[in-house]
Amino acid sequence: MTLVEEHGRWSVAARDFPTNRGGLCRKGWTAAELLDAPDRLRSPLIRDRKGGKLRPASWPEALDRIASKMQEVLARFGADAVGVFGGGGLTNEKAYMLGKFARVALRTANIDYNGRFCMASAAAAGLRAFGIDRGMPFPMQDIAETDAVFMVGSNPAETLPPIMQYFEAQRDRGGQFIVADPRRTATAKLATLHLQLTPGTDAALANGLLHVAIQRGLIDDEFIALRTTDFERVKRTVAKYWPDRVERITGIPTALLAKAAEILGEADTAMLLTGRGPEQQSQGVNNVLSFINLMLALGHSGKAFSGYACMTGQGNGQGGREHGQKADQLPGYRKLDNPAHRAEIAAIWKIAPDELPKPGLSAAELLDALGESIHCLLVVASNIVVSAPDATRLVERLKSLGFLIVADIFMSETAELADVVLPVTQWAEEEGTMTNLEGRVILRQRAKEPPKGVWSDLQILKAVADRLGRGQYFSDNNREVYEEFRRASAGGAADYEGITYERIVAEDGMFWPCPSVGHPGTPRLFLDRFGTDDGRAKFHSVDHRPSAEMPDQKFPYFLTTGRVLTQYQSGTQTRRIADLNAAAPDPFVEIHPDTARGLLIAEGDLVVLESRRGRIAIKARLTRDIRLDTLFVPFHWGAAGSANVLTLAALDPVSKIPEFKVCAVRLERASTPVSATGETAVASYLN
Ligand SMILES: Nc1nc2c(c(=O)[nH]1)N[C@H]1C(S)=C(S)[C@@H](COP(=O)(O)OP(=O)(O)OC[C@H]3O[C@@H](n4cnc5c(=O)[nH]c(N)nc54)[C@H](O)[C@@H]3O)O[C@H]1N2
Ligand SMILES: Nc1nc2c(c(=O)[nH]1)N[C@H]1C(S)=C(S)[C@@H](COP(=O)(O)OP(=O)(O)OC[C@H]3O[C@@H](n4cnc5c(=O)[nH]c(N)nc54)[C@H](O)[C@@H]3O)O[C@H]1N2
Ligand SMILES: [Mo]
Repeated sequence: MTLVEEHGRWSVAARDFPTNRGGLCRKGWTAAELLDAPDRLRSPLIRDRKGGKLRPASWPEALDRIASKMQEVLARFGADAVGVFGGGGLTNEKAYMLGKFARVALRTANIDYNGRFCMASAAAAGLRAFGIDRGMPFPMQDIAETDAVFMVGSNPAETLPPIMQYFEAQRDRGGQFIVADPRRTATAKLATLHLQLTPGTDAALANGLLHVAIQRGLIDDEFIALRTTDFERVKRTVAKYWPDRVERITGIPTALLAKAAEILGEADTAMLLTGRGPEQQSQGVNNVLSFINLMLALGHSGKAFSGYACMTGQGNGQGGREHGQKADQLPGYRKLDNPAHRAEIAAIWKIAPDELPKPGLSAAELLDALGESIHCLLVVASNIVVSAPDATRLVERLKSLGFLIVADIFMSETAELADVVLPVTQWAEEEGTMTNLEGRVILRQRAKEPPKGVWSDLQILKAVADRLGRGQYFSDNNREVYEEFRRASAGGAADYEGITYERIVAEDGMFWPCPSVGHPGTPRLFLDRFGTDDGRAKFHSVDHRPSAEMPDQKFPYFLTTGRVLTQYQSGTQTRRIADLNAAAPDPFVEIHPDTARGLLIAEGDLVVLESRRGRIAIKARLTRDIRLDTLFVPFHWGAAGSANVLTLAALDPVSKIPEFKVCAVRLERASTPVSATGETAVASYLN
């Protein structure tokens, strides 16, 4: 992607890059509009007292205020009382520096990031089963070559349009394309078989498929014996998932279950890809493990054009998860609770290993501790007021917090609550590397001068570290940071040692692990051995269990949440792009017409959705593409239309991902005026 200027406006020009073959989704084509957006933040803002207004301030004043507040909190409550919340949109350099800033400048244990809300379950499952977590263990082009694709709870036709060409090519070659999703999405419409499961029943579906595959002799005994461990327990577990029991749990007719098992079992090569559907659940890790079990048992792993992959989401969703933004993690996928890893990173950072904090609170836990054990929070590249679960409670927490600092490009819903807001540069205005969902490291060149008064995140971190007396450990020069980060990653699972800026440019991106400058990089993982200590993939026996909150008489419908094509995430960016916003300007709920009829709801009506945590009023959109028992609300809006007012913070015990994809709600037409259940910013529209 390159940037061109025409008549003083910036726009994006695609070039032939191997991943998207010059294709770019609509969000990419229009992103340049944001560079000139009239309401971009251009000066730091300070709120002098709680309840007061934000006012413009100079950089020195804002930075002094931040450092003195941080020092006050550190002195009074200890280092762990300062929290840091990062984002998967940050470049590798920034993500690395944010992790180091927390551990070395603040010395807090409490840093986590929005990736915990994203693919954390897939990451944890991949690590357990394969020993390495890389979104895709193969280049994207391989998708076109596989015989069968099984897409579980991912809707790339709307969320990753540039890569749909590979799925289309796969299908055009006569390949099978199975989709499991409670909605008949744009992606499901392209499928040769759609399994429209009940939300939250993925592990039952996977176990049922494996049950059928075993019964019909479709499993690969040789592969299981040579390249895996622990199959026997899984075999015993899935014996309980006979097809009519699975039909009762998932709603998928036994004939379709058998058909899917046959397609996958008879294919020579197959890929299974998960999206946020099965992952953002309180049993997200188990869900993913159950699908991995299926692929291992069928022998569709550890060979070309086959395997399990996770469709990683954000700009740097892969790189952002490798280098220390996570509460338990050090650069290069190292672990904070591993003494050898601590010593390696402490040496690079020139500190003593015991100066490093212990693992801290995960994202949702950290937000839950605001105002209790956390008294100051720095948010860099996330709009948590819109994107975190149980939004009403979060807003209360943020209001009870001593001091909130937000670094953003725009006045997001979260920035609106801050005590100090810092304006930052965005993608085209700075250099930096990103690692895409294939594990391919790419270099984003600086194409344009940033506006005056705007700083990069690296400059901010360095300037605050200076004021905390720790500046000697930090650089704000992107290339210097990258060189340090390369060394820090060396020897870790995600090894970037051999990936220089020059090689990235010359080779059009490079795949990690790449342990030396003479190493070619690793486009395909696991062909000879898996990343575990014994080189074998590991089965995990997994049972289905009901979601944390199931529909009942009072809240009779499943609510699931997700995305639409023309809005991005919390909407801070896309709601500002006229063309994109026009296509989906208002929040809405998808309802099956037969469900709507019983409630006297017509297309376009204002309806009230209520869960145990809050209520919102949005427009009804009737569609036969959704199950009768399920409602779908995209999460791109705040305030009156915030899906996350309804969701709950039930967490997966391993990945700590919140259950964004399943909760129970009531639905009614908003005929009479409705009143707010509580005194909160996000629910006040209902007054
Ligand atoms: N247009 C657009 N594109 C985006 C983004 C965006 O905000 N807008 N965000 C980016 C990011 S960060 C991410 S993480 C990706 C996410 O990309 P996806 O994973 O494709 O997105 P979602 O819409 O969250 O969820 C996918 C599907 O899961 C289904 N689902 C819901 N509940 C269940 C369930 O219980 N089981 C199963 N199997 N499926 C279920 C939903 O119906 C939905 O169609 O998209 C990236 N791309
Ligand atoms: N109900 C529900 N909730 C969800 C999800 C769901 O499916 N359902 N999905 C979850 C997922 S997968 C994700 S990834 C999260 C995403 O949700 P968020 O973490 O809120 O992500 P964004 O909306 O992308 O917010 C990024 C913010 O950072 C700013 N920004 C962009 N680049 C930079 C930068 O370089 N530096 C700084 N300082 N700021 C920058 C943007 O302007 C924006 O305000 O939402 C999660 N929430
Ligand atoms: Mo995400």
